[in-house]
Amino acid sequence: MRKKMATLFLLLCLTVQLAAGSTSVALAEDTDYNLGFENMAENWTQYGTVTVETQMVVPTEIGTVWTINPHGERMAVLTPSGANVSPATLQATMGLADSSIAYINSIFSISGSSGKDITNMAYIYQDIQLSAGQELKMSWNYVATDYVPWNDASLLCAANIAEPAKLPIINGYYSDVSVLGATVPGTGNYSTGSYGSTGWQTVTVKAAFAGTYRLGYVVFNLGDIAYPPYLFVEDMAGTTLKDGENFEPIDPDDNPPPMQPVQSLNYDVTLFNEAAANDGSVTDKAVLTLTNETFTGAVGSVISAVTFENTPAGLTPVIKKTGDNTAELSFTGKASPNGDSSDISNFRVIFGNSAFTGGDAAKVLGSDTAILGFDFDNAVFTVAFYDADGNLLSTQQIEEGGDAVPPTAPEVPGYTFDSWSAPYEDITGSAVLNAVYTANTDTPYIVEYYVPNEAGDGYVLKDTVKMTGTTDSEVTAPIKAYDGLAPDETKSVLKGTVAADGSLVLAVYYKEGEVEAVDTGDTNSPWGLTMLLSALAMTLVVISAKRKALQL
Ligand SMILES: [Ca+2]
Ligand SMILES: [Ca+2]
Ligand SMILES: [Ca+2]
Ligand SMILES: [Ca+2]
Repeated sequence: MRKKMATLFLLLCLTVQLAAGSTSVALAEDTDYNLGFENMAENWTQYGTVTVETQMVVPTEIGTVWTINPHGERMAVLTPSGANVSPATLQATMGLADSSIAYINSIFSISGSSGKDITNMAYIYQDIQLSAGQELKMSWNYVATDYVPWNDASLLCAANIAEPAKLPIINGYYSDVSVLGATVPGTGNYSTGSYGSTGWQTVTVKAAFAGTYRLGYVVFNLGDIAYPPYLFVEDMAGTTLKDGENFEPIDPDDNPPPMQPVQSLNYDVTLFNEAAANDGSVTDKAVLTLTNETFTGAVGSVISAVTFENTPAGLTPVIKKTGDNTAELSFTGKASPNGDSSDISNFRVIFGNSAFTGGDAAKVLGSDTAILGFDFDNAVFTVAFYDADGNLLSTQQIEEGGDAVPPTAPEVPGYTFDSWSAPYEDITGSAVLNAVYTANTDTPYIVEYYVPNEAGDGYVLKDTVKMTGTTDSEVTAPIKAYDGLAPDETKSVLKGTVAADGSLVLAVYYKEGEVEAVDTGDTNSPWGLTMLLSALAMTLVVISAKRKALQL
């Protein structure tokens, strides 16, 4: 017979209660969902006694005082009150699968009249969108004011609303409900014993399938409504003090209640990292654990009734049976490419019916999963820039896929910088880049025309023609026609290479005489054509020289 009543227990809960609707709150990072309650109870639907607190002090009957602090400014505090909620209503409210409410009933009677009956409760919930493989972490702390054998307990619910049978993975197990803290050992995944606290614990909800999940926390009295428990909820772990001293989170219960009896296949690793060699190899392995089913075939053999999708090119996945309920997934080969941009999150493993003794893969949650991923790392490459003469201008260490910053290409007289000899953006390997220039086509040179002076003992400059040509290309002086004069091949400088600095000077010297023939070497050139039309004859001597080299 219960000797105490809740109404006799002076609950000295020293709380700082904040006014709902306060808007002077800096929104937390999870502002979309307010998972940390920094925005009070916004987004959360609630039942029973639910408050948002900055700190809560919970005394117990034996004098132990628990002080619970949030991670941020605020946390939610749930404690049962009011009228009980029927199992059907709880199931409907949280969107739980039939198997889940039966599972809860198997641990805490929810429909009978035994001392395990849920008598009253508090809960909060809101709907969260999760993509396949997306993980949600939250923190909670269960505090018992009751004592063994009078049990109280708490639950996390995460029902896949549209498709309840497609269960999420809570703390590594396929289920849409998980017992959090309980008072009596053996009834919770974390059990406090009399007047205890679990400390802040973290729960992970991973969506095995994309969908809308109803994230709910429930705390309830069992058997009676005396000495109600507390469930604290935060986005991240706060701190717990026991009689003013720091209190570390307790270890999981050694003998927790069984998990939901679903057939499932779990991977202990779902993200495979590129090996430290950064060469595309993957040494991470996953242990696959089969629950309520067994693998066919011999231990040590490769399971062949399995297919893979979205495997990174170059890698070969292998699954070996290591026991009737276990297998190992590993990878051979090297992924290529293997930079960050090759990361994937939809590697899919599909087991066939013949992989399982029961012969029905569809019954095994996780037998077809696309929540596996690969994390590759960028390599760092050396990119070196050189000028046209082979002098190093810049060396840069560039992360794979990054862009090098080209130096200013030095000016080269007579030339214009055109480009670098190889791409310097989206770097996929070490590279040597040379500056590439184009010769200017408008580099000046001069042609001077000298005719004999009147005394016949020297020359006078008759004409100067400014020309342009392509730097470092050979040009030929056009021949002007002067009456009674012919080019003097022995003195003339008729061809030369266009100097980048504009210093090339060609000189055409004339002597007395008639033009006898034309030999331009190119009868289609304009001046050659002019000469043909003029019926002038000449023999051209090619001499390359600059003005300073001329001997007049
Ligand atoms: Ca918070
Ligand atoms: Ca109680
Ligand atoms: Ca890599
Ligand atoms: Ca990566």
